[in-house]
Amino acid sequence: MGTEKILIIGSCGQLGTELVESLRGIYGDANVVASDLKKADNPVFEGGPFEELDILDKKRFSEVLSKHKPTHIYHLAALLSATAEKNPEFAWKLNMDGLFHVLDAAKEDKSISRVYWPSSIAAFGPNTPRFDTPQYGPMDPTTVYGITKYTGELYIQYYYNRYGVDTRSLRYPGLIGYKSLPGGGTTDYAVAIYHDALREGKHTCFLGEGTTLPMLYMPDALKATLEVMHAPADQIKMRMSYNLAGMSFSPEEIAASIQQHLPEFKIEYAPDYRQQIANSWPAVIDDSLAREHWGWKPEFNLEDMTTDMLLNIKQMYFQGGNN
Ligand code: VAH
Repeated sequence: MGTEKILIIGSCGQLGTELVESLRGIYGDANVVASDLKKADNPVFEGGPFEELDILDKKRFSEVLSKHKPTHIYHLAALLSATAEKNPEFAWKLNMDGLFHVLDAAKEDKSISRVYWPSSIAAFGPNTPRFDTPQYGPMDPTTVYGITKYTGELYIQYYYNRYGVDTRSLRYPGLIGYKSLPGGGTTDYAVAIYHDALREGKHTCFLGEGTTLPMLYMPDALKATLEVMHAPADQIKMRMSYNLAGMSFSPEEIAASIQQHLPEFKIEYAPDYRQQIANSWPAVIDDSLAREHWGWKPEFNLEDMTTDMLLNIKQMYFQGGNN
């Protein structure tokens, strides 16, 4: 793939860890620079360059840019929904100032030819239609995380229109994978449930029965991210953030899919403050624009995902893999 040089900011998170691996497979280890506050203890980060970077530190960011001269930046560093509610002021600062540092760098240095920034279904709110949630419609996010995502969407579009920064973005649903753990999200239960099922045989869910949320299996999330970043610019007709869907399920539905493999598995419910966050989000997303513009099509449904998650997590715990 050409002479691209990639910088991933926030690379030790749930998505970043897997994206580093995928991008190194495409561009070569030396051309993908991973960065985060601290290097995580994971062999993925030993395979190529890593920089310690706090994206709020502009001077350090400039140093990293001068050293590596990236052409594409994936800016993933953010507080997620649940953590952000515990520290709303810092969440605004990190999620917005971090984004501006990246957008301003791309505005000033035209060799940064593409910027990826993730949005989320958290950009929607209680007055958004919950089913078949359209790309355009009422947007009234009630969490600080959702507010930063919606504001960020407006700004990435603004930088595209006003300064020609080639910004690309997806509204992720909850992401589920076995190679890395999520941190601080409202959808995290859907990862923890698989680990608990195999280790404990039971899971106590922090969301209640009937809480249907949109979710996406990590291989599909990676596929969508790479597709939207690699699509020719004229196919990206949406410069805010694309609706993106994979599957939707409630805690009892994911539990039932696990019971197909582990009939003794039990789920209990102890909803906490995250229930209110989940209640403000859509249940089923209409992603027809992504399908029309750049050919999006997910591959995994709930059953396929459960089979794959259980198989891989079992290997990690019981056959000496790493996590
Ligand atoms: C969160 N996983 O729970 C994130 C996501 C759809 C929600 O953005 O905060």
